[in-house]
Amino acid sequence: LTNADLIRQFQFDRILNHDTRSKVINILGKIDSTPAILTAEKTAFTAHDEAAIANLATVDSGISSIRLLDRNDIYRWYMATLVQDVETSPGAKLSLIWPATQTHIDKYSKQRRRVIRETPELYRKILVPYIDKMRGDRIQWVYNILSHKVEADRIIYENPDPQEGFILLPDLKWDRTTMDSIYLVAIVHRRDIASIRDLNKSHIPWLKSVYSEIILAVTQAYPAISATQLRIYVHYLPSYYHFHIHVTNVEHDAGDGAAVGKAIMLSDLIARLEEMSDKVYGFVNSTFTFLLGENSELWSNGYASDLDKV
Ligand code: M7G
Repeated sequence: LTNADLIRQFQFDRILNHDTRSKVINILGKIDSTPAILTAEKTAFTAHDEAAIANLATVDSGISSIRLLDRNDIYRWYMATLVQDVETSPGAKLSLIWPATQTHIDKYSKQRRRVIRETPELYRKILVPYIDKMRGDRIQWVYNILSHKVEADRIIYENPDPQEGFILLPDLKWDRTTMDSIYLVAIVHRRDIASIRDLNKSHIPWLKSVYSEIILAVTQAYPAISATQLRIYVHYLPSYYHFHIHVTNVEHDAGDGAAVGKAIMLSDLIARLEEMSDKVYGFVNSTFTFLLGENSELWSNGYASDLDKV
């Protein structure tokens, strides 16, 4: 099966989630009787491509058909179909997870969320055993990138040092063309940091140099972007327990991934470490508050019993 055939083989099961604002839908189905998750996102108008925008209002080259919904005084509203082309003006960005695990299905399903105030004790009791369980196959894609096995031609910048280095490349969420929605990820080479919980005061100089190397690399790769237009942050909780840093254009609305309860600015983390006393020393001894979906086994088999007492 070619990559395109895979999508054509997809057999619909049910909708996991959909969002009318971001125009993203997550669909569960099967390919070859194995669970698959197909995510479809309607593409943005590419504002940098003025010729395409100018064509937009031209029947035939931009709009292929129009139907008037209504008019009232000077106001008219229509439905329309746009001329699409998979190379120059695709209508959607698709991503496929196959075979998808139950953890993926939980992650992409609509669910209620909880606020978790994770003390150092709760971290040790609930999260540490979960991370140990999750760090196997689930981050194969990270190791593939670090060893240049896949996505190697996409690397924007690499510092190859096994201890200090990292790889900066486009996140799979980015369409790789829309500058306003730049979404990159920096994945560190070292494997001893699962999450920010493993960071301590000894990591300050390293984090500072990673931070400035990221800014330098991005502003060199994309001269239209300056340092003050970058949101550089980490997730807590992340989905993948190998330390990585998110880099997005501030203009991009990254939704929950950039919201309070999940995103923490890298420079704030560095400052927090700097201000930390030698007695506390690292984030393993701090408290963090984050949002967690109820579908996650971290909620049902984890924090729920400790936090949800009435
Ligand atoms: P996270 O904070 O662990 O998870 O970030 P979440 O934001 O998904 O909750 C992992 C980041 O890596 C996300 O922004 C993903 O979109 C991105 N990502 C995940 N995978 C499997 C890949 C991949 O195979 N290639 C690339 N380039 N990015 C990925």
